[in-house]
Amino acid sequence: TMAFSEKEAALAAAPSDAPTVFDKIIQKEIPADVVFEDDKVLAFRDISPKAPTHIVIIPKVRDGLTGLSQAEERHCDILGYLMYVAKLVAKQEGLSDGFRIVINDGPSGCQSVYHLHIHLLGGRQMNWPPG
Ligand code: IU
Repeated sequence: TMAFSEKEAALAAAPSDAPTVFDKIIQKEIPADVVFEDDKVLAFRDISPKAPTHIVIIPKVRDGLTGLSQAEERHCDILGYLMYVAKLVAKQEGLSDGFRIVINDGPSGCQSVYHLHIHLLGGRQMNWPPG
């Protein structure tokens, strides 16, 4: 079985199909510092940044994508587009020396919001392996 630190247990959430805070951000019911938006995706600054630049990139329509582990073939277009937007935003943010993208999946991946999202992190030296 997987051993969690207290911090990891506090960060992770049980997988769920329930609406998430990201729906409210998409609907502009709660404010977010949006850095990129079009008809398909939204990118906003993470409320609890783990690097000088930390942006969350999400599909506006979840369509079953609570996490990457739920991906089906129909999701390939949006998954590819999210990756492309990550690159566009990295450029927009001036991360010319490199950056990190992360997708946390499930409790062991420390996922806390069950609406698929890509983290874009930059502005400092990243470490390997990640925690
Ligand atoms: P995770 O990979 O599911 O842990 O990522 C969710 C992220 O969403 C996490 O980094 C949070 O800080 C971030 N976030 C946010 O930006 N705004 C919010 O209102 C909430 C979480 I709740």
